[in-house]
Amino acid sequence: RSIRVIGVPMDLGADRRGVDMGPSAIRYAGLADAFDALDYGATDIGDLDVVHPELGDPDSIEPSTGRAKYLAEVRELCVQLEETVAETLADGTFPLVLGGDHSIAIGSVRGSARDGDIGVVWFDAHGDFNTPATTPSGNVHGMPLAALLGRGAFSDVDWTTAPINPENIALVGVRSLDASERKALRDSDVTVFTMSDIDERGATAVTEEALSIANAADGVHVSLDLDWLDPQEAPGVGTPVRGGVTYREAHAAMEVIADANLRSLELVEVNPILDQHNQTAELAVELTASALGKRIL
Ligand code: DIR
Ligand code: MN
Ligand code: MN
Ligand code: MN
Repeated sequence: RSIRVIGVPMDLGADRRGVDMGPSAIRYAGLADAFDALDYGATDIGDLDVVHPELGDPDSIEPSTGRAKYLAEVRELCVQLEETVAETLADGTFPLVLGGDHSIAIGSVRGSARDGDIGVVWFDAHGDFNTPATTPSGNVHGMPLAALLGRGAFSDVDWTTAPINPENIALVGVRSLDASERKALRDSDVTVFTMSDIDERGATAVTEEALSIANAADGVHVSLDLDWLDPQEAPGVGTPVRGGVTYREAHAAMEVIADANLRSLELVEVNPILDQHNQTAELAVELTASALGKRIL
């Protein structure tokens, strides 16, 4: 199998500057060497072009209700990324997307779904199910899952037709939901595994069940927000939430992913400015290796 690495230095979807350096930090943490050890062919195509916040306009599009900062710029990037991911798959290679904040998932999931019937497993402390009308922050990184399902008034932004079935989507590790986001998730067909589920049943069993939900004909897209992990393991994220998974639980989950029909993978929200000695990016590399089949023995 051959991997194509796609960097997306995006921070327009989040409040904290620094997550745009995520792709760089992950490469510096030894991503290329990890592929060598796995005997994978890999090509890194560098970074997509993301406009600098200073040159963009936070109010470039006003949704008909509510707020979504830098919506026009986020959309432009997501269209680019969708194209790149779809092309990567059409070339018979495996897309590995490095973020950047989680708004980019709108592009990577749509790209992965363009020519296939896919499910999604979304590892995150958060639900990412806000809309411009419900968001407390105005940040698009809190909205990608809702956007992918065509929810919310994103005004003239046309990304509302993603051919993803909510019944094939599982959120794993959730522990922070805004009030109206929580209600919307409960009323949706998305399956949510909270940290309590992981406490009760363990990371392996929960991930296996999440995969059975996301099991569609052409495979699974895994979207991994590093704030899924406990901040003790992964301090380099913009919105840390206590009570996340441990180092071992995260690896156990990725080892389950390695046995699945994995179609595409993305790692988001690594912020080296908030990190300690790049440990969150190093963790991202290790978890990628586990997800791609690395084993201890
Ligand atoms: C919060 C934070 N729910 C928001 N969301 C984050 O801004 O909508 N998602 N950090 O990863
Ligand atoms: Mn997220
Ligand atoms: Mn499809
Ligand atoms: Mn998150």
